[in-house]
Amino acid sequence: MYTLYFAPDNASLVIRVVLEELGVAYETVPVNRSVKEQESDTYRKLNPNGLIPVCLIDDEPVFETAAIALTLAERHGRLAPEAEDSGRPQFLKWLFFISNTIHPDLRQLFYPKKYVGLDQETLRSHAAITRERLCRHFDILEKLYASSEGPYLGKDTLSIVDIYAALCLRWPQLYPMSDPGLFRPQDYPALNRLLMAVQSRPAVARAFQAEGIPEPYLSNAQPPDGTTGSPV
Ligand SMILES: N[C@@H](CCC(=O)N[C@@H](CS)C(=O)NCC(=O)O)C(=O)O
Repeated sequence: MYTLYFAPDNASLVIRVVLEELGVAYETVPVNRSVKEQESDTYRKLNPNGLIPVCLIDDEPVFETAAIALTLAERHGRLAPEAEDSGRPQFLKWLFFISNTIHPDLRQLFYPKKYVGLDQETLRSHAAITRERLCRHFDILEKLYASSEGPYLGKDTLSIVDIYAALCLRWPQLYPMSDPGLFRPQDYPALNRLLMAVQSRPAVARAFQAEGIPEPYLSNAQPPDGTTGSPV
């Protein structure tokens, strides 16, 4: 049994999409970010980092988006090439790149004060450097997906890399809400092809609808409607 601790449009959405794609039963527990519930003692017992998501997998609280997604994919034998598959090294390389480079840099964009404090001048230069670095990551992903024959990294076969990448390309269209979107899908043809393919999947639609996010989910990202909680 799986229990996903989530907040709408947070990294937990990656896991919700994975669960929907796998077609497995799961429960959800909302984490109320408006009162910083993720920092509570109770939540930190699940994830000492105080970050969303956590997924209970047979009662074990698993955190880190990539770790949860990979565990689920492997348990159900889908959304990841098997260990001996020739595509496995490529899959792992890009999964780790998203998890330990792109996603942390998105956090720098969304939560700068956590990293550099409150000084306005420092925040301005940090934002400029972070945005430039993220654009380099987008270019790398664009080249990667342009080299694939299909919309996905594995051509016509969806994997957790595609799901995680697609969400990491959704959030910088919208957040931080005070700034113009950093990622514009129309500037990246291969990534736009990925986003169109992912958002057209019924399982993906179910996951986004459950979090009150209107269409188009990825190619022209819209914020959640606010009825199910707070965004990033
Ligand atoms: N490395 C973590 C990052 C997760 C993360 O950044 N979660 C955000 C929501 S999208 C969060 O919990 N933010 C609250 C905070 O930073 O206090 C993972 O992959 O799970």
